[in-house]
Amino acid sequence: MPEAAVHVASGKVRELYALGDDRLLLVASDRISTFDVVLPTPIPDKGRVLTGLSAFWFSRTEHLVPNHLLALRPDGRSLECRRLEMLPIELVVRGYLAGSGWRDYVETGATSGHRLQAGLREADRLPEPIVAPATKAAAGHDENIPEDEAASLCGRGRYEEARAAALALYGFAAAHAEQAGIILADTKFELGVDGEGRIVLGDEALTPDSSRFWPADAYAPGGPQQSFDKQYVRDFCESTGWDKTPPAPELTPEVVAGTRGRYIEAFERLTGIPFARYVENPEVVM
Ligand code: PZK
Repeated sequence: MPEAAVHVASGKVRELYALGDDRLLLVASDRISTFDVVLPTPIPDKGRVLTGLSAFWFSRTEHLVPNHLLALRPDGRSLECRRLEMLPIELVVRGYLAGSGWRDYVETGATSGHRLQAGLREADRLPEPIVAPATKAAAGHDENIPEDEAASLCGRGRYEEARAAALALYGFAAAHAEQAGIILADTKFELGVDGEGRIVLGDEALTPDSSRFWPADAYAPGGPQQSFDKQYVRDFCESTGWDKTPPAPELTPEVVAGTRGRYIEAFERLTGIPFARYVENPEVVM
């Protein structure tokens, strides 16, 4: 008898189940969040797009960093994974200056302990990608910490290994995305350690929910950039005068359709595979 999936955790937009002692099931919902609030209106197929992209990247980057993926389920929205001992930090790789990296730079001239040249603009490309570790807050916002503090939390050797893995993954994915006309501005990785003591990539990886994807044809440093996936949602929410505290407004059918189209476009540009083929047989991304 296959063991029942036992619910163990809920994220804002996904669920985590245990499959016995050694495996987990990561299920991506169609929920969407903006300005840190989950919207009342789902985006059909968003969970499948994110799961398909994650599985695509896991299979394309296995040669660089081992990952936790064991199987992609036929529903296209769930990943069976190896259970790892997760590091107590997440690793953000920033190739461009945005979000909290930009805010830290404006205030201090540095981000996560990396002093940057003066005169950089919001959304500028960095001379080289930087690794910005952050603590995982149970609630509220993750906090950027200097790399030395991350090394103390993980152990120096483990941190150095995780850092090298994150940089290798970012370099590979950013180059691939650039070919598809998408700038991978930054991305967050969650890594863990397996039974043999190896550093392993976990969670979802290189999706629009864990990354900033910008359309390259609209790139204009010196201000905030358009989001590849959530721009219609943000523009709509701003246009309603919503104060960004819950509850968020319902989306219109036009905003839902436009946003769904952007997710599918990101999937198709990055994977080179028609989304309809993925729905028919998710294994096509592997
Ligand atoms: C793990 N999360 C975050 C994800 C949630 C929460 N392979 C793994 N081994 C052990 N733990 C995790 C993983 C992974 N991935 C991931 N929490 C624990 C998370 C999805 C929904 F509610």
